[in-house]
Amino acid sequence: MTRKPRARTTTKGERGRIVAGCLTPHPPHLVYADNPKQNEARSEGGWETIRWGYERLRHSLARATRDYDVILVHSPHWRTRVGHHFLGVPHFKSLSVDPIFPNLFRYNFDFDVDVELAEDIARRGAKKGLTTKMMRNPDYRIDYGTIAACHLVNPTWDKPIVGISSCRVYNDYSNEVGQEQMRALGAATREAIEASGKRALLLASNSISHRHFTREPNVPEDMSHEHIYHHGQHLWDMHAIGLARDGKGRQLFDELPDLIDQATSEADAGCLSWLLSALDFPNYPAELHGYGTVIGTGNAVLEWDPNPKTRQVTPRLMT
Ligand code: 2X7
Ligand code: FE2
Repeated sequence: MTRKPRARTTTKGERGRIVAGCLTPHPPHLVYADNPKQNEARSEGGWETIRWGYERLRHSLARATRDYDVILVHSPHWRTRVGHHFLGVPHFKSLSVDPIFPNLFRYNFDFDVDVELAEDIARRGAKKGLTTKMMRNPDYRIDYGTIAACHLVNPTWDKPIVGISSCRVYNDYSNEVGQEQMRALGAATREAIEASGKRALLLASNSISHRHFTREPNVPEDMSHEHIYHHGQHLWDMHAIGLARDGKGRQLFDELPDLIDQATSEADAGCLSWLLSALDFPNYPAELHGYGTVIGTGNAVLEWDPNPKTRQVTPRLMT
């Protein structure tokens, strides 16, 4: 694959910053529906409301003032039992097949990793009491949560990434222990970005409500089958989106343990908590770019821009 030259490398002396933090769900169906050249499966489209959301997010990030050097992604489908792991090899190239949906997602990936930044986050996380580890296996099969989120935001892969695993601490200990660890990991991430001098784009790769169908239609992209599974799941999705749009980042973080339990949410992977912590619990509104269900799960594309000069947010007029 031909790549554009890197935007720029570390600028010594300049403080790094987060250009945007985004909730970027990764159902493999969204990549399948886009028919990119990297994916072997072909589709007739589908899930347009979410894919239009990604189109709007890409458009927002394409503004000249929003250029970034590196993408950091936290994924639910790279699960680690002991500690928080980081991709630690400069380049990965292989095929990733979704274990549940091999009919939809067989993706040829080929991308660079910002190992230096990953190592610094791991170091700072360890100093805050977290177990952290660099993943040095060059043949590692990158998970579809990492790939789908990065692809949908930046399909050319012309920027290096920092890939962060999902430590199963919410499941092995409790939601509260999970939240504490993600608070620490988010702070370590922010501090490392600032020290690096780089402009960073952060992606939290999880769905919100996550109760899903157990039978696939004959045509997976047949949208006559697609809807929320249960009214309570919809109410939680709308509540979480409302808090984000109202600039209530701390309340959203604090309510995630309830959301996880009551909406069987994939937020138990810690992605959204990590993001909110790295953004220092935004008290400014997020832009909602799109929302929709995939096999019944609730998926919102949200963007927080910490810079008031570049922030563009649609006013919330509906309750
Ligand atoms: O991993 C997923 C997901 N989070 C939501 C919907 C469909 C498939 O896979
Ligand atoms: Fe998932």
